[in-house]
Formats: sequence, C-alpha cells, structure tokens
Amino acid sequence: MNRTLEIVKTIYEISQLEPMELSQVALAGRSNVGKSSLVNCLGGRKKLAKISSTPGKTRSLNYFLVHPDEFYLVDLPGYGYAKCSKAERAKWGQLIERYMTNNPWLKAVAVLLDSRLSPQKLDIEMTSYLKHMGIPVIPVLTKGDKIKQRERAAIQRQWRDLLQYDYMPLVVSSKTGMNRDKLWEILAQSANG
Ligand SMILES: Nc1nc2c(ncn2[C@@H]2O[C@H](COP(=O)(O)OP(=O)(O)OP(=O)(O)O)[C@@H](O)[C@H]2O)c(=O)[nH]1
Ligand SMILES: [Mg+2]
Repeated sequence: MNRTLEIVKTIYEISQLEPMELSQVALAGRSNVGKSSLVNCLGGRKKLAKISSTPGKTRSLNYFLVHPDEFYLVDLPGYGYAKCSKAERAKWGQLIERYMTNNPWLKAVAVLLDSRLSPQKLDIEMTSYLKHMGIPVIPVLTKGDKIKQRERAAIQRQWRDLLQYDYMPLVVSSKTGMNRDKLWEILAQSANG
C-alpha cells in the first residue's frame, strides 16, 4: 500500500492540546535518534518534518494524518537533550505526559532507539513508563545503515531481553529505506488494533 503523510497540527504548549479523534501512534525517542528523518522516510518526502545536524530541533508535537488509513502519526519532541535548560526539559516532560495520559486514541508508542548505542537510561525509563501506563511499546532501532549485521543482531537481542518480548525489534534506516514497508505495516496494525 502506498501511504502518504499530511501535517495537520503542531502544538507547542499544553494549552493547545485538544482531543484529536482518530487513532494515534506516536514516535518517541531521545533527541537526535532520527524521529523526524523517519517521518520523512515514511512519508516519502524530504521536508515533512524538520531535520538538522544540531539536536533538539523538534520542540513541538506534530500530528501527521496517514492516508489512506486515516490515523495520526505523532512526532514527539526528543527527550534528553543535554543543552536545553531544566525549565525546557520540564516543559517537555509535562507536554508529553499530558499527551500520553487520558488519551484513549493513543494506541501505541514507537520508541526509537539508536542501534549504535547500548540501551540508554532514558530509553529504559521511557519504555518502563509506557509499560506502566499500559501503552503498547513498539521498539524501533534507528540508523541501521551505520552498523554491521553482527552488531545489529546483538542490539536487537539486548532490547528483546530488556523488554521481555518474544520477537526482535525492527531495525530501520531512513537513509536507505531499510524495513520502511515493514514498519508501516506494524504502525498501521497498531493503530487499528
Ligand atoms: N546514517 C543515518 N543518519 C540518520 C538516520 N536517521 C537520522 N539520521 C541523522 O541523524 C540526525 C538527527 O536526525 P533527526 O531526524 O533530526 O532526529 P530527531 O530524533 O528528530 O531529533 P530531535 O528533533 O532533536 O528530537 C540528522 O543528522 C540525520 O541526518 C539514518 O537512518 N541513517
Ligand atoms: Mg526531530
């Protein structure tokens, strides 16, 4: 299926949050992990979501409408950006928390994890938080073009064991399009399930 993405809403403040009455799957992950790149890769367009070499670019929460399925893919601001102020980080936390709590439309969160790094504290905290909230976690290992097959298998196993899943997390690359179609199927299935 050929899916496209349309940006329909951008939010900077908690006060701007309102119920978006369609199923939603969100993309979360540390700053610079490749969330915006993945949105562009999935949408098949370069400038849907802003990317830069300086992390901390996405300060907003962006709703993309998926056609023809009609669900929202939500790009969340990255967490753990060291250079941002305490106040900014607190603001991020509140926005994300408010978005995730009491949102019956949120069907799953794809947590993006850098395939080149061993599991990071903030990522483990995020997956635990989601589990605690009863929100299904879709682990996605990014930048798969940057690692060798053997390293790929090792990090997949680590995350599978950490999350206590009986399947391996998907490795993707926005640069090469690796597993793009598979990821689309998983996201669509989560939105509909
Ligand atoms: N080689 C490679 N580089 C990637 C890939 N995905 C993203 N990058 C690079 O990683 C950097 C960060 O990508 P972004 O997509 O902006 O990351 P983000 O998670 O949206 O970052 P924030 O907006 O700060 O939260 C950019 O320099 C991208 O070009 C990938 O699959 N392969
Ligand atoms: Mg971004």
